[in-house]
Amino acid sequence: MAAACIFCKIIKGDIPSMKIFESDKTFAFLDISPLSKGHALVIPKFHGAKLHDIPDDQLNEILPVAKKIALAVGADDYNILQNNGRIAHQVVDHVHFHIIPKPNEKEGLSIGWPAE
Ligand code: IU
Repeated sequence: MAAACIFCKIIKGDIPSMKIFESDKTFAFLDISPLSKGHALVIPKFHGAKLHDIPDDQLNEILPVAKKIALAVGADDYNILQNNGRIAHQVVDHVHFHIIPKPNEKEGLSIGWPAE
């Protein structure tokens, strides 16, 4: 846990979130500013800014949980996205995996990557 980290505060419950899943090492919640309906974030409870800062054993639930969320929201088409560093569009310095459903291609939803 990092005292100043907003996602650590969400994990602790000091900041409210729309929680989807929690285990001893993994937490998932709805993104506060969704790019599409059901946009969720899955995070390790272990605090680290970038993927390579997180021990392997703290990451092994992430993709199974992401898969469950995608199935639960009925997203047949979706992006799993994980940004590391400012140049790679990371804003929050606690590792997080986006699950971004693409319910309807015609809506033109875009995450702005990798088009740039
Ligand atoms: P990024 O990969 O670091 O660029 O994404 C950060 C995401 O965290 C972004 O989609 C925000 O909407 C989201 N988020 C949130 O869900 N709750 C918060 O309190 C904050 C950011 I700050």
